[in-house]
Amino acid sequence: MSRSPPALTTLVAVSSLAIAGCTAQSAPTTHTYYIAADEVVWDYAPGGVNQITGEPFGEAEAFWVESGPHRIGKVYKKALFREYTDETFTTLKPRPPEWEHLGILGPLLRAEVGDTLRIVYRNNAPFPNGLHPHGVFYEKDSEGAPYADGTGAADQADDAVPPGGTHTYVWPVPERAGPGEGDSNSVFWMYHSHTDEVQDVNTGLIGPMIITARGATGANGLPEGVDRELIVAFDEVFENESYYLQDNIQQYTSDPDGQFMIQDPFGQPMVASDPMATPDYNLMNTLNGFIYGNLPGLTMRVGERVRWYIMATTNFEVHAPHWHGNTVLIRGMRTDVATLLTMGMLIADMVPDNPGTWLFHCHVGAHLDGGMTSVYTVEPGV
Ligand SMILES: [Cu+2]
Repeated sequence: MSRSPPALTTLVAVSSLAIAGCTAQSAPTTHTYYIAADEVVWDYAPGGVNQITGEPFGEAEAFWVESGPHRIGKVYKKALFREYTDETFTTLKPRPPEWEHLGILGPLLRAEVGDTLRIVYRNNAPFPNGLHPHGVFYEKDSEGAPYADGTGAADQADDAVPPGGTHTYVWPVPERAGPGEGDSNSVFWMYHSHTDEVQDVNTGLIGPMIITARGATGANGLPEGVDRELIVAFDEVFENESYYLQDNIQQYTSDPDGQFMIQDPFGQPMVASDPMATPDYNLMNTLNGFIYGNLPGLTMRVGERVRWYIMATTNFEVHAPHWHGNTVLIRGMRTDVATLLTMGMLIADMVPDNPGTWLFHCHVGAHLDGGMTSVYTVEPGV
């Protein structure tokens, strides 16, 4: 077992005492993940009905779910981050039931302050992409973003992993990636491809990361004092910015040659796939890639200490996550509506006292119309 540098040992001990309460500490760990960008056919509403109303999709939802001569519908080809068991990338690592709700998001990365995340990355998609993390430490060979930073080739291999290529990203987790004063004992970050950020993320390449204070992981593997974790991305997906727009038009519209050009929000020509198109066309208003109540698995029990990790993605995102039936604490303040902007990340702690099936949705009207709605279920206590 390698010995920690003295400075790190001191740092993590202070961190644990100050923020998390002191428990027995294990040695810093390197967590290795095998993640690939894979082509996947994604269904935004696999239940096939509006699960909020309990009714079949009708006129109100047709704009977002029905395919047609110039309309793609609810099924799209995408590229998603998926976790494998080892460096051969032959066996997908099963997603545990408690994380079924992650949906379109990549695998959850988890570490404590003082640990290191090591990601062996394979690009199985037909366009260059990579991994860029928020919060954790990276040197130039693990930043995953191409720009004129004065570095040489050895530090640029991470910027754009070519189709079929691999790269290993190494991200130490220093104190400043963990909880600050006033934080809870875990911090929510994300990672995503940043080779062509807008196109990559709208194609589907984004995932979550949780960093826990040193020594603050409980026996259940979650941060101490937490019984249930949930991660929900208020994820606008602008499919007109996906690498697969043309593939999807060809595959899922019945008159693919009927497409025409409109202007995007910046006045630039853009391919439209519907004669009634607006610039918002193909903007899917999702929770973890699901619309109209199709997000599964938001479950808990009365009295559990539930930590919600909430994030947004890369478009013009203004969200108002709203929980019916129970309340949350966000940065020590009691509320039932959060405020979330583009690429925002926040934590909401809930101790549900009200059993039942409750709405959890975005309160922005246009997002509600587009299906940014789900339910969460509180079972009676144990
Ligand atoms: Cu919203």
